[in-house]
Amino acid sequence: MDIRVDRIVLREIRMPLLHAFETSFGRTTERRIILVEACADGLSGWGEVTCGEDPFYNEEWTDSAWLILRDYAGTAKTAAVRGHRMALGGLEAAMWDLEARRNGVPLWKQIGGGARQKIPCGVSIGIQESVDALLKTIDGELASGYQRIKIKIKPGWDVLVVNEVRKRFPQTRLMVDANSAYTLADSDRLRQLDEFYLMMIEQPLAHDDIVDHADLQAKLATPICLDESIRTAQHAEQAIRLGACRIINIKLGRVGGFAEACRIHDIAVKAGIPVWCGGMLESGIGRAHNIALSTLPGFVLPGDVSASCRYWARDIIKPPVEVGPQGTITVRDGPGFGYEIDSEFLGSITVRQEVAAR
Ligand code: OSB
Ligand code: MG
Repeated sequence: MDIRVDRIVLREIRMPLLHAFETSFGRTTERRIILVEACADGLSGWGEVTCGEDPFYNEEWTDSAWLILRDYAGTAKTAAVRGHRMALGGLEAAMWDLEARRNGVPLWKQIGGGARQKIPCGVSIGIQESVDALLKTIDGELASGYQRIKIKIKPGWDVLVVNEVRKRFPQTRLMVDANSAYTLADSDRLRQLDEFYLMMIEQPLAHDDIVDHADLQAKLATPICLDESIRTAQHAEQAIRLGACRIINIKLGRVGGFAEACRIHDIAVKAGIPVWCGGMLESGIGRAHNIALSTLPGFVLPGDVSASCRYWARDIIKPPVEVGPQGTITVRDGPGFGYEIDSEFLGSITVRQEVAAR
């Protein structure tokens, strides 16, 4: 997005998670989140960088993103940067928010969304200490109204665990996410998951693979959903053409912002591939952007966009993101991302602040 800004302010905030979140690649207890404020004409647009604290989900992490934004964002060199989509995506999202505020419209309208006023929500549940703990957690999430349950799996925490969950919750919309913990040599093991009629298996194979996923999909009845592997619209087109997935998880940061997210959405819709909005343990700002994205027509499956209170004792937006008893988030109509920033609280958890180079 090519619009003029006067100033780009970077902030790093620290937010302890209410509960540790464990995936096949690691465990997170505290988030280090970069926020991007794009200023022009007395208005501010806000974005959130969605990378992790370590380069384990993909190659980016908080410190790499800070340097990319500080030294390259908003300069003549930005377009020449390869990769670092989460860093640049934080700025891109801030630009869209700024543009929406300039036009006095909600962000969802600015990006061409608005297909629904209530976003269907699911939850992503990390690897737990025991199957019992997992079953209890699922009970609680279903009682809160969430429409589907995603559980993280890895070798040693997969078929037996899913079997127990299925026995206890035969009717629940259920899926698993491996975060690239398997290889094609595990095909037989992954095929055992077919008997549990899962909605999908998310990213079983390598984070940068498409071709092996196509081989695996041919062997599985369960749809494969790609997350890590889809960074560009070209990847989406190639994955669909090869039959590497039947569903796509779109994450704003992973693909570098709203423009690329919309392109991937359009390609998927045209091919009859359902999409849903993934999450990266975002603060309220990233959450609000995900809500806007989820109003595009192709986001027909419940996403990983859930209530602030699942993650934070206190969120940086007012009001916090809330999920109703039917497992939906009601889209807001204010300008931009639609929530207020709690500046006082934000200030109190900011550990560094810097104006990006121009
Ligand atoms: O693969 O979807 C993922 C969190 C961190 C990194 C990767 C993933 C996740 C989640 C959490 O599943 C989704 C959420 O924010 O609730
Ligand atoms: Mg995932």
